Amino acid sequence: MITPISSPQAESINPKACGHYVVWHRSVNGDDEVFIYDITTAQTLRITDSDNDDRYATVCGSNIAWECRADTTQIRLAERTVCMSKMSAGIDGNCQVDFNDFAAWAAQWMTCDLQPPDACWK
Ligand SMILES: [Ca+2]
Ligand SMILES: [Ca+2]
Repeated sequence: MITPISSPQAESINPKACGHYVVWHRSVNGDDEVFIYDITTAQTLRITDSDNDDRYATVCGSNIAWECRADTTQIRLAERTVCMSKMSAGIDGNCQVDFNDFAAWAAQWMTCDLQPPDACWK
C-alpha cells in the first residue's frame, strides 16, 4: 500500500522514515522547512519555522535532526514529544492545559447559542 503524505502542491524532498515517523523538507514562502508525519495518527506537523533553509532531516525515536543553512551550516536537533492522552480541558490541542485554553473558555463564558434564544439559562 502506498500512502501519499506530503502536499501535492509543493515539491517535498529527502524523506527519511524511522518507526512511526517520516520527515522531509520542502519550500515554504521561499525558505525550506522540515515536516514530520506521524504514521500512527496520520497527522503532519511542521517542525521548523525560520528564515533559514532547514533541510535534510532525519528521525529516529523521538529525535529529529536536520541541517540549518544560515551564515554557516549548522545541525539542529529537536525532540518529538508525544501527547499521551486527549485532555478535555486542552481546548487548543497542544496537550497542555494552559492560559490559552482558559482564555478560549473564558471568551465564551456565559454565552448561549440555543435556539430559540429564550431557552437559555432556564
Ligand atoms: Ca526554514
Ligand atoms: Ca493548551
